Amino acid sequence: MYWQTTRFRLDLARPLVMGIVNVTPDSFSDGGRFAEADLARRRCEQLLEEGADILDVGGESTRPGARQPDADEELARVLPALRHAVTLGVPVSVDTSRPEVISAALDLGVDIINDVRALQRPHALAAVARSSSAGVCLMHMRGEPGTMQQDTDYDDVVAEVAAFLDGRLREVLSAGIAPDRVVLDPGIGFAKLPEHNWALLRRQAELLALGRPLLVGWSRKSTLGALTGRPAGDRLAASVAAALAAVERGARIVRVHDVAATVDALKVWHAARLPS
Ligand code: HH2
Repeated sequence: MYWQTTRFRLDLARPLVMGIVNVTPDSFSDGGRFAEADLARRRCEQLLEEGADILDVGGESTRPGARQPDADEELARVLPALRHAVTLGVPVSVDTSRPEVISAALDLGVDIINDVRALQRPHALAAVARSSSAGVCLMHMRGEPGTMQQDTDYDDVVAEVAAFLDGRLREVLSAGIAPDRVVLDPGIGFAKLPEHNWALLRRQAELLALGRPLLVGWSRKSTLGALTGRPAGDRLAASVAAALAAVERGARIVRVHDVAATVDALKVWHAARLPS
């Protein structure tokens, strides 16, 4: 399977690591650490040295209860990092839902639009459809980050997430976006309780049946904290284990904060699977 993006056709035969560059003052695990433009640029370089296959730059924290920046604020946060990231020779993704940010990022040559709102904001889908080849990640969430953790009643979370992603996939395809440009994401921690996130991992095969590669983001999420009793900054081992479990069940892209450790773990996972 391949993921077609603006400048790169990504071969997903090997699982890929998407390194997180949060240029936000308030992200749940690293808010404020890379918000300043110079630090964000250095963070991009550091994640590449650690072995990231994709850089994902985000200017809006989507932690429960986060305040949303307006378009100008989000642009001011992400553009300096994106301008630098697109010079580094790897695929660059922007984590945004705003059509203004999507258009500005695509004008800069950004390769992937990663949208936690699955291109449902007015004009977001049209902004992506104007590009002939940008990759897209469509993620499941209910409502908005500010209130999503009050909306966690599901009869069957896996069936509901699958139906949502299937619907968004169809909508995106009917806007003229080719299927090989699209990957899907169950949205770990977005309007979900730990039991829902674990079900989405255990039954990941049902999401793979939608026919597109899966991207998953377990890194430092609170479900791992609930299991281990550890704060966000101390969830490295749990995050790596969750990434491996997701890859073992067929995920092709893992979105992580701790790139070096994840890359090492995936090398071991891969070596263990080679024919002897
Ligand atoms: N999770 C976060 C943000 N963007 N995008 C995708 N596709 N999948 C995810 O699971 C996902 C995402 C939340 O993590 P983080 O960026 O570290 O935190 P914050 O939103 O507080 O900046």
